[in-house]
Amino acid sequence: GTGRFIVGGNWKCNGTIASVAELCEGLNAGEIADNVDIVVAPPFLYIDQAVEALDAKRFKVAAQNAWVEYTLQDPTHHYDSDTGAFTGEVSAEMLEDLDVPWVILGHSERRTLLGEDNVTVGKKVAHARYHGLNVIVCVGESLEEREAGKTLEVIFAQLRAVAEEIDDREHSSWGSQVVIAYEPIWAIGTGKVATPEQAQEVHAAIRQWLVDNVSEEVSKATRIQYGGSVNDGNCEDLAKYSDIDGFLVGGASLDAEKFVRICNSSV
Ligand code: G2H
Repeated sequence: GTGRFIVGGNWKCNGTIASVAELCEGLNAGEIADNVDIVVAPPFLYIDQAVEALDAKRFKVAAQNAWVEYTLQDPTHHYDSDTGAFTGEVSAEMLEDLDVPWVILGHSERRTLLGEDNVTVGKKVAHARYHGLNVIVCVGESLEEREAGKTLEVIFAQLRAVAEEIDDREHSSWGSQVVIAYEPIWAIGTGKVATPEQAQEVHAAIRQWLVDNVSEEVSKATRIQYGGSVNDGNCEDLAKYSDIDGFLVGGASLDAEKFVRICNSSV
């Protein structure tokens, strides 16, 4: 792997005041190696509670999404500020204002359920970087795409959209502040984890894509997480592979003990 191991806990749309308090308490009580970066992503409404409750030295927080403004009439136009008349949305500058250091973008649930396409995700990443946020950007293929032999084609198109928007945007950069989460859609919440070999193969291809399309330097600095039914039983086998630099964990991140074990899986 490259750089520090990084584990994300994607709480998705789960939680109550009581369960967030309990989970944060459990995380604080966990013994976690110093050389692991940990990022937990509560639903927006619970971010503040989690920030207050968590040991800030060990746990950083992420939002699960951020709004970006662009119009299909003028897709090249960039807006410095995305605040305004966008009912129900939360903007990157609000996250910046509240010192939320990370944001997860392009999760497959948002791509498939909410219709976020590659361009939208690319714009979101570029805009979040413009506001200084660290980004976990998710890529991954469906079962149908995998079976049709299109896995890498799909992932490269998702990455290209990010690279193009970052290039296109002033004061935006790739760098080590962008983490890529490879999440095969067929492995998400299904209990069907990709084999370590399947994951490593795609991670190595992503790493090479970065060399060919961004730079050798960025390729080396970029951490690539695996996500999709990671749990405390399969994490160690996956963590052994050289291009697996961390995990993005959904279901198992709601259980503090399991999540702590996953955080320690590389040591
Ligand atoms: C994939 C993952 C977290 P789970 O969505 O992003 O969820 O671990 O529940 O498959």
